Amino acid sequence: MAQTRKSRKRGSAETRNVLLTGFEPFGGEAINPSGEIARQLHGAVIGGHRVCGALLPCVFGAAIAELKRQMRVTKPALVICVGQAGGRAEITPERVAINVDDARIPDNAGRQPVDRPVVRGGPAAYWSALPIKAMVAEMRRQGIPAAVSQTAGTFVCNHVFYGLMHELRRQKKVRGGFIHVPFLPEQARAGQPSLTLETMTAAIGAAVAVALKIRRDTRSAGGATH
Ligand code: PCA
Repeated sequence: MAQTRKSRKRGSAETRNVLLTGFEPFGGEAINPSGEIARQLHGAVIGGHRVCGALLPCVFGAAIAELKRQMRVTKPALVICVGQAGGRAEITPERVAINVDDARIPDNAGRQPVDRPVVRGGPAAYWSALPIKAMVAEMRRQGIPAAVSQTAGTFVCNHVFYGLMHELRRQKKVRGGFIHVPFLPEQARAGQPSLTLETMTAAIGAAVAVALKIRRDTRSAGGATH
């Protein structure tokens, strides 16, 4: 009896939402695969959790503000942010977020911070809280090209990733991290790698399922070769 009450209470305290964010197009592109993936998976039920897809502006500061707003609204158990990394050939869960904004091009509001901290006085870096090796292994098992990435860059994606992990210090029960995806076929210029939206959506769906199932990452070779 007491047992039942206890487990019911625990059940109600944990939310069953997954927040999945993508970005609006940037850098002169007409489309961003990450935003399309979030749209595709919005409302899907994976591992007993409902996916809440959301779009973030590709703007320093405003992107983290919108992420936090979405977290307040959806109260997720898991947050996975996705962004486009044109030129990459694989789906790449990111290992680490670093405390620097160093933009090669202006963001969508014309801001171009150079060598600025994401959070003044914050730690140099945060590790992803996602089972990145297990996610890569599952994607590869499904025939999807995937590899762990050792850098999320220093543009708005790393900025959001760092902002997310900084926020999760205060929300200990919530796990989260970042995944970069390649161009869509219509974005790729001659010789550039790409994946279809269907493949990328399946990949991120698989990543969500693994993250919900596995709390302690597996130890396996899954890093990128570069
Ligand atoms: N990719 C950029 C920002 C938005 C996006 O989709 C990046 O890698 O920083």
